[in-house]
Amino acid sequence: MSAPAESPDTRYAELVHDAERGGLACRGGFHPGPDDAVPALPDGTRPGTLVLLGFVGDRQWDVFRRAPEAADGLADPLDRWSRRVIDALGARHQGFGVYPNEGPPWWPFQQWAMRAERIHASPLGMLIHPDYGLWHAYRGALMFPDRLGLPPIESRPSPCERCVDRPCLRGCPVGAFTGTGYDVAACASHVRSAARVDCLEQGCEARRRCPVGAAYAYRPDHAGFHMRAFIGRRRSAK
Ligand code: B12
Ligand code: SF4
Ligand code: SF4
Repeated sequence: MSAPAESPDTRYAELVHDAERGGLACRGGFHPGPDDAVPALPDGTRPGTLVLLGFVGDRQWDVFRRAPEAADGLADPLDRWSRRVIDALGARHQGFGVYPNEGPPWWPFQQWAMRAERIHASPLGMLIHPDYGLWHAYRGALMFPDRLGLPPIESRPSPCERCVDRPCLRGCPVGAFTGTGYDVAACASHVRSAARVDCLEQGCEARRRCPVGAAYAYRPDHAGFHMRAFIGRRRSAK
């Protein structure tokens, strides 16, 4: 039987609504093919639809901060919160959760993101969104057995194409970004060092130099949470 028409259906609209209520933004979706490296469903079949869920700016962060996981003092509060919220959303909408930090090997969330909405690679390796800039992330995805009608993907060029100066590439005090790679060891040692105050408390300086989506830049408590997680330090979500 041929696939149904590709217009957003009420199931997708309801998912967007319930995700927002739970504290997550729907980040688009796609109908996976054999090259998308999407996991099989519990019955062994390939999902008909994968929908990404995540954060854009600080809006969803504020919901997480009020959640019990943010204050229980246990490890990985944001991952545990994400799993709880997304699994509940899956139970309600007959979907199955898959998570970015399940690995290695990691599920290719960035590759999926570029299939799900108009989003582009940036010289920092992070994906850039025409509105949110570098200030967004993925908390998980839901896989559905059938094909949901999805919103059309708008055609929008990468902001990096018009960015002649590329201030992001000059922002890192230890030159961790070369435009083709990311020196994780140099970055981590700087963030752990005594001279790291800006990156640790305010977030990655290179990321903050990008002018796109500046209104969505993470507040220090949000950015600092991720930086502490990156260098493996126990943290609270205050
Ligand atoms: C391992 C990992 C790390 C490692 C190593 C990262 C590295 N660059 O080597 C560490 C712990 C250091 C790390 C740090 C951070 N990470 Co990280 N990380 C991951 C993770 C779990 C797996 C990445 C991976 O290897 N995928 C496997 C490959 C096969 O997947 P893929 O989608 O096909 O890979 C594509 C990308 O990797 C991309 N790519 C990779 N490197 C580069 C470099 C350039 C120049 C370009 C253009 C593209 C590019 O091209 C691939 C093909 O499409 C992902 C989550 C996930 N599951 O994807 C998050 C993820 C990539 N990280 C993310 C973030 C935000 C960060 C941090 C900024 C966190 C922070 N402190 O705030 C830092 C800085 C990272 C940086 N500047 O690159 C976000 C990126 C969101 C976005 N906007 O794109 C992700 C998607 C997690 C999430 N929950 O949203 N990370
Ligand atoms: S500063 Fe320019 S090149 Fe760098 S990520 Fe932002 S738009 Fe792209
Ligand atoms: S966090 Fe700081 S040291 Fe690490 S890449 Fe960003 S600017 Fe460089």
